[in-house]
Amino acid sequence: MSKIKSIKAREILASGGTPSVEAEVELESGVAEKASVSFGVSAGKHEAAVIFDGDMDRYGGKGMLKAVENIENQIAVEILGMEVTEQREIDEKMIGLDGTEDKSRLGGNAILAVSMAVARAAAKDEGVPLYKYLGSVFGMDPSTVLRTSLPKPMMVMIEGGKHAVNTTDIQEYLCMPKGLESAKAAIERNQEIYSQLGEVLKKNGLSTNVGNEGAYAPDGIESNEKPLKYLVEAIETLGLRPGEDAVLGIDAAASEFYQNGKYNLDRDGVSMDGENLIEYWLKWIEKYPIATVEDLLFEDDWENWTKLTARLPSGVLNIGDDLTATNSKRWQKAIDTKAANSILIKLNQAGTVSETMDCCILAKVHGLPTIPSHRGGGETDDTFLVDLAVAVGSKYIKVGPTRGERVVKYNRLMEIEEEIKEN
Ligand code: 2PG
Ligand code: MG
Repeated sequence: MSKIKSIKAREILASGGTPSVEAEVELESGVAEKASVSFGVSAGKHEAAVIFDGDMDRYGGKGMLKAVENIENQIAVEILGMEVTEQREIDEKMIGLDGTEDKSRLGGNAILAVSMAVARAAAKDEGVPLYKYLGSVFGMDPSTVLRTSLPKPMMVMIEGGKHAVNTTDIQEYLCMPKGLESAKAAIERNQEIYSQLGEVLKKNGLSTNVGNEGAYAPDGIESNEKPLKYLVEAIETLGLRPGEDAVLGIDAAASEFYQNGKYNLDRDGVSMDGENLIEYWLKWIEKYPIATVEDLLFEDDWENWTKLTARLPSGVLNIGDDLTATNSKRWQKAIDTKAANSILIKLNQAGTVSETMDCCILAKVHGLPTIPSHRGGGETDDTFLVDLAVAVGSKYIKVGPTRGERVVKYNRLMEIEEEIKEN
């Protein structure tokens, strides 16, 4: 047990080359830990607010000095002297101090940076890894934390939408290895598929340049469906069986191509309503080994989400991201209405560690999978989401295949696997 002695914050660079915020919490015991927050490009409208400076003389208005100031001048004053292990009390204090529904006064980015740094400092002070600490402080069953089957990689292989120009309307085409116990082996298989996919793209005259998340972003690709064909070809070329050794996923980020009741898929030259879009997706699901779908519909199109879940073959995960926004109320509604049967978890959508954990616990109570995820544009080298995924026994973690801020997450997962095996 140790009290919080000081809190510092600084503006750092995130993966898109614009700032994010980092907080550092120091305890009376001398322990000091840092955490940084990420933010998205295709952010949903129900997420906690990210506060940018808006000062057009710096980073085109995207500076984060206000968030830094809010941490040092407002948040710190309130929580100095609190016991670092009182995670929920600290988070609630910050929520109360902010006083808004979406954390727009102090900034979800400011609040979350402190919340994460507090958890990390507490774990260090207690002498336990973060994944164990998170599990115990939120009352998770310890066997979950120590389970040998760790979350598996849900790897972005091709990206488009808002993450890369002149590619597909669909934001992400993903791949998940199947039938492997070890996370390390699963990561290895996925990376082999990713490399092979590069060969397939080259053979088809497409570029292997990468987008925001380090996945291929082939310029001028012919249709929204093509990436699925290329992925199947890459899997088969490696002598693997699509559907048995590796399965596919799609994150359409459909709110980005939705306007006035219509979904506009420019790459295919079609525009349709929600019901027809469901039929469009179902054809793909019939044809390809798709095991997970995410944000196939607009974030407030609740009725069609429920219809989609009912039409999906059993076992296919209908993952809420912009729909659920790591918000317990929206997640509860999605569970009640069967709009989604699994949830993408993003710490910065929630804005505190406690609220993020609440969504994971709610999922657990209902026996539904969680998938902690990176962010598209403003990702940092922070690996908190991986420890969180291990703590709550997530099914997958969603991260891109290359770029330092992405692979650092896979490296952390492999490190945890090694640590758990040794103990
Ligand atoms: C998503 C994410 C991450 P962004 O939609 O799942 O891949 O994208 O962070 O841009 O919202
Ligand atoms: Mg998404």
